[in-house]
Amino acid sequence: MATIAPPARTAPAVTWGIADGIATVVLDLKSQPVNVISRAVKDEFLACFAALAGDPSVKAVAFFSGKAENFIAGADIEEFLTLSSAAEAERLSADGQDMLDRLARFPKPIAVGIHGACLGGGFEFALACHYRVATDHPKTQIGLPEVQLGILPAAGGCQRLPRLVGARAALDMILNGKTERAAKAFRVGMVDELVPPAILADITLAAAKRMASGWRPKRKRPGGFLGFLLDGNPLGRRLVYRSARKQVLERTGGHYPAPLAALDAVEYGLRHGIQEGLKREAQLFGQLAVTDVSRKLVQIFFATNQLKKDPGVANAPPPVRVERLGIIGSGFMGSGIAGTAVAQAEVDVRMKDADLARVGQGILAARAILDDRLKRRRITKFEYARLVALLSGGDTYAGFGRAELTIEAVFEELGVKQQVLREVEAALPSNGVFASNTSTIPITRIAEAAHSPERVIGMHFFSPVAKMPLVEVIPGARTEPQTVSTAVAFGRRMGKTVIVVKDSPGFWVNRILAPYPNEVGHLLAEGASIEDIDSMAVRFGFPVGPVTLLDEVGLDVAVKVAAVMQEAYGDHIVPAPGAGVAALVKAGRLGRKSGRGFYLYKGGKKRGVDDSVYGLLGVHPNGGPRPAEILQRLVLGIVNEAARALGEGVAHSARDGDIGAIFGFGFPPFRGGPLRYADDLGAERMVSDLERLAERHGVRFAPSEVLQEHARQGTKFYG
Ligand code: 3H9
Repeated sequence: MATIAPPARTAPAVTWGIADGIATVVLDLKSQPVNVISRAVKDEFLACFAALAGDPSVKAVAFFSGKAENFIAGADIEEFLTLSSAAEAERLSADGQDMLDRLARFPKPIAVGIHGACLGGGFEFALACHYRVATDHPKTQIGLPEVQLGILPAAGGCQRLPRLVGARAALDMILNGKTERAAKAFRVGMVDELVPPAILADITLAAAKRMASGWRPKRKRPGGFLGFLLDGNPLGRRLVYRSARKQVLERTGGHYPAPLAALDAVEYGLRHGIQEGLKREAQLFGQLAVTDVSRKLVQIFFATNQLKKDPGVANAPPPVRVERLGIIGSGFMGSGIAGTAVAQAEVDVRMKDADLARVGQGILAARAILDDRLKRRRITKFEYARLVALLSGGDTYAGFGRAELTIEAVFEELGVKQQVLREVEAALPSNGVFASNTSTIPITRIAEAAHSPERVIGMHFFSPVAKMPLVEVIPGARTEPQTVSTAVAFGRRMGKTVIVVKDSPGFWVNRILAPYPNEVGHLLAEGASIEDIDSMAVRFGFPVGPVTLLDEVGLDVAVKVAAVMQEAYGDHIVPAPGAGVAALVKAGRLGRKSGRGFYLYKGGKKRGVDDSVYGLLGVHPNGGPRPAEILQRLVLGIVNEAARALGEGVAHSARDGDIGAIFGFGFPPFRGGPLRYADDLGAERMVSDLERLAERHGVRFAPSEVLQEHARQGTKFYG
């Protein structure tokens, strides 16, 4: 492996050295865990490249990151927080574009060696260089995630990527904020060469040398014949834009302006040329960066990062490193946890169920998660084979003696969970942690059956486990801190955002969500239609309305959860009069899983409302409350309960509470979570709206003490 020449001149982050006519430039922000491009880094780059341009001994440049596992994570997102006007944001983008434009026009060719995350402005940097080599390591992720922050790639990404890979592939990346593994990036043409990490420096330097002697890469027209038909001419491109716009609107419901702005920037640039496109890109960035939507998405980014470091408990000893995981119960949740644990944390998983047939089914279901990753080429065949071999199971607790963590996902009943705990505890190692995946049962009650309640905890996963990003960790009354830190650390290794919440009925997520489906019965009884209820919620930005949610959860499960919540929080989760959802369960309607609930389902697809449901419930749709009132009742119920639960310490902070609501049940991210939403509208207005609703509809809308206090003091959840 060629050695990178030692730096001859140094600057704080950008250093370079020259050997054999090749300047090797390295970016390493020593004080930060990842490389980002800030204003200061930009200045250093400009100085570096000015020096190299004027140095006749330099014939070409090879660029690398000095970080072991990260290339460049993009523009410095912290700088966005300081932007106070669209004009200032536009200037930030124009400056970035200017720097990369100089790179693209640099009189000497630049090859770039990519290892680790190469995202946003980092990938735009690489795009401006003349040759890209990437490692085939899983850590090498390449993409333009900007729309996830409510902005668009604004350092030339909307111009250079479509010119490199074609409009279709570029729009797919940009509008979805996608990040790809290097192998896919190579297939699409985003990088020129794919190499093992050990030879990245050699190959990049060799490419720089070849370019120094006049060689230039020949790139094929992207996308083959179809690419020519669709990307290669204005008519085809018009079709591509139209279908992209339609898809964006379907996905975002029009709530997120960034993907449409990015589409505009790509389209404008391809029509009017790169310089005009860059101007448009900068203008649109200026507008987007100061929108409320972008501010909210950036806040979520930082909140999620803070949570990655939060041990969830004060003064906790370091977590026990989990190498073997026991799973009891091989049903939908158990197999989901098993498959995700293998895929993400690469631990040995031992599953246990009552008989071998069920265990076999569970292992197959867990494997399906790996099959999916293989199909999407997220893992190689070799990795797949290695991961599949980590899954095993049986109808006894054999193998659980070496499991540092065991998670039960058996039937949601206290007695059954306690029985399982009693059985397995004898088999567990002395430091083994037992976690219950329960959504409603108090952990302290489950732990009453344990010899070592200090090692019993709750880990509430959401369904489907492989996709849902949240885990609630619930210490019981006697759980010791190391048990908490072990569960938190393992949840994170599974790729989840973890919040630690108080052991109380429904914990955080189901508690604050409870008023949402509960209000359905009241609204239907007042004559609202199922379609109106769901469509108002979706219009607000929820992924699904509360009626669809009931069908998805399963009506039998919903009835059980509702009973727990109504018993615990009688005056604010008040059941509607009449037969209620139980009548539908009695009629054999269990929701999507049985093909019939409020809606009908065929071949896994929702086919519309089944009108006979109204008869079973004894209600008649006749217009019902105004749409605005439907929405207000659905949303304020959640906000009020979130405020109340936060006051009781169920979530540690407003940050945790909002992240729980967004990642747990899809509270619209662009609204920042229920507590930020309350702050935005103001506690005083919340309280007066709730008081009005309480007068008309009863005590369940009585404003919580916490909201009233904020209204009296003029304070907010976020200081
Ligand atoms: C952009 O590029 C716009 C341009 O098109 C145009 C501009 C004009 N900025 O996540 P981690 C911090 S927009 C500032 O725990 P990991 C992070 O907050 C950008 N800070 O590590 C954390 O700080 P702290 C598009 C950043 O290994 C620390 O680094 N790029 C940035 O789990 C460690 O982060 C993105 O959206 C940043 N860009 O994951 C990528 N990135 O230690 C955002 C990270 O103080 N970043 N930090 O809490 C990521 O996705 C992940 O951080 C990454 C590493 C995958 C890179």
